[in-house]
Amino acid sequence: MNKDYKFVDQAIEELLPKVKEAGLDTVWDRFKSMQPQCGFGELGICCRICWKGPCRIDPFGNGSQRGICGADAHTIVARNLIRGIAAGAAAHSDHGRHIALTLLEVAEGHAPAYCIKDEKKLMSVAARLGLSTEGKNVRQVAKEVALATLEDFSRQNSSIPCSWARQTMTAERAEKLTALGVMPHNIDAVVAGIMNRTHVGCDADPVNLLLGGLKGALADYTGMYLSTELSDVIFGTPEPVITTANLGVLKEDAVNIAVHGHNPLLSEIICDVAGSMDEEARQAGAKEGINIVGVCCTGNEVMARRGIPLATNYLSQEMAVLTGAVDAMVVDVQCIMPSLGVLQECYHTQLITTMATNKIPGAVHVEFTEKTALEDARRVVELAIEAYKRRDKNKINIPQYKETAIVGFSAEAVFAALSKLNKEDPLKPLLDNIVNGNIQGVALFAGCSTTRVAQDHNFVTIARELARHNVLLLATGCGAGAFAKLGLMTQEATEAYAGDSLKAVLTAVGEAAGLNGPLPLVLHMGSCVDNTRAVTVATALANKLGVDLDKLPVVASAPEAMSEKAVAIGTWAVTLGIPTHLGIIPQVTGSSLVTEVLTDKLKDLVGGYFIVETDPLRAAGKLYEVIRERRKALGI
Ligand code: XCC
Repeated sequence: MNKDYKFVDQAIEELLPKVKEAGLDTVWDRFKSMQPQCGFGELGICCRICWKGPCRIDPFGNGSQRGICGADAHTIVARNLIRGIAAGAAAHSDHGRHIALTLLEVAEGHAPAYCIKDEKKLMSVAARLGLSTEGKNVRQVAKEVALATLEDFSRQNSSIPCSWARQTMTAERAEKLTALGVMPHNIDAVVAGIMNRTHVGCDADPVNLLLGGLKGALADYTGMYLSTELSDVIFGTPEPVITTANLGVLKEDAVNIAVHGHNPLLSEIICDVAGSMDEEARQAGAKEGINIVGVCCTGNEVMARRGIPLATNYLSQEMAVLTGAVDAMVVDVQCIMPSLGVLQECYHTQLITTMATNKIPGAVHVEFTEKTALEDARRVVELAIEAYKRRDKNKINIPQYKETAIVGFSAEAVFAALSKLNKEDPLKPLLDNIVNGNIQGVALFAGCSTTRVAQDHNFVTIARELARHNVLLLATGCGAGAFAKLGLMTQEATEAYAGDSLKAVLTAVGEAAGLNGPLPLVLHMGSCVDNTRAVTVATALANKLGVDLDKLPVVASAPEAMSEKAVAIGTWAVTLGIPTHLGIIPQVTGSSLVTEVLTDKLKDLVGGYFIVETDPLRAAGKLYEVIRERRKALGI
């Protein structure tokens, strides 16, 4: 077991010795045995694109400076990077496509488990896409919205940009990105284009490749945006709700079902049917019936919409199984460790895969389809109840750590809270407080957790430091999970860590919104795909101020980034004009050219750029510095 780590999350600290007793490995043990990691890979200068390779460039300049085909370090690094962006875009947008196709099925009456929960949002989405709603019923509008959305996956005319990209950014930004040739017209075509141009013997110009990467990142943005908005249409737009987070949300006397992954299509229905199967759980001996908890972003989805407690975030997902109290771990897509299939051999936990493209050795597969969603969800709950009967009481060890978390801050929820201060012009109070300096700026925390840093530590350290400087904090994905687990989504955290002027604003809005106290220190905006909620707020602010996004005192931070999806998100944030911090060294430093473009040259091109800083306190300082710089340029 790796004890070189200091865990901010005491639940993990408490469970780790049990892992050793059981003779099991965790992600931290495997990380340790992987040391030293491949230096060529870390620098991004290993090329495995064709089978003449693998090739690697000597970073010290003594050995090979070109691969067998002649590609140099800059080409290799750029190709590797943009392939990662394409993978991230494919992941998010396939999720989005699934939601859009489900909306179409709902509209056509083929998905009985689903309905349109938020008609108001449907109408606003239709208006945004330029669709007329007059004289049409909800189903007709839903069908037109679904079909218009699917066009963003199929349009062949490359001079027409994706609607979900064009309609969701400032006009100035859209023009700039169109002029640069990086606006996507068709998400799938852009992803395929990246795979094509990075094939052996194709694009070798690193700058041209990187521009292709920006386009890929905007395809990712498009897929994420439509995914969030259409999920709200089907499942409801999040509103503030009080819940709890960390492993202490598991209950010894309940059938615990953990929903894990990203796509809410099945987990929502599991939540729907669980109530009606509670009695079966009690008959099996579970005095408290069924307890659904979340992991990773499926967890964030049901947490934000339904107040379902969050058990943990990405890196500590194994810990949930190691409590011995999770009866079923139900997974859909992305960020699911294959090690779960191994761990369940030592515990009674039933790992259940549900998507045809995401199977894991050792798991039971319950194939989910929209048409059979209700039966699939019931089957999952039945399997959990059966597993509960096999529980070994001696192996149960639930660390008693859980924190209150006020979550569910969709853009609509933020505007609604602000409207309590100014009904006619809800944005005005936020803008006024930014202009007068009570709020210095806004920071969005996104991205994963990784073995490369002590889990959750960077998130918490940077957030507290920025809050002290009166920066408004937003979070999604596993960053949001970290803050929820560690008590930063509470009113107490606002009292403890917010600077005086920020605290006054959060208190005024929170009290006006009926929270009997301030808003939480960090606003939970949802899962990874929901990063676009923050863009909705930022774009509204930019439009109101009459400037583009690259002028706003808005920054982003992915201090523990890990996945290809995070690479794509970071890149579109930068492309939209938002300076974005990375707390780990990205695998690009084997090319001075690529590194310089990402951290410097992009600033002239799009206004955003990457800030790489592994020390969290210094990172907070740099982010605050950017905010001050932008305020100064705006004359505020
Ligand atoms: Fe995965 Fe969304 Fe990263 Fe967490 S944050 S490790 S991508 S679950 Ni998006």
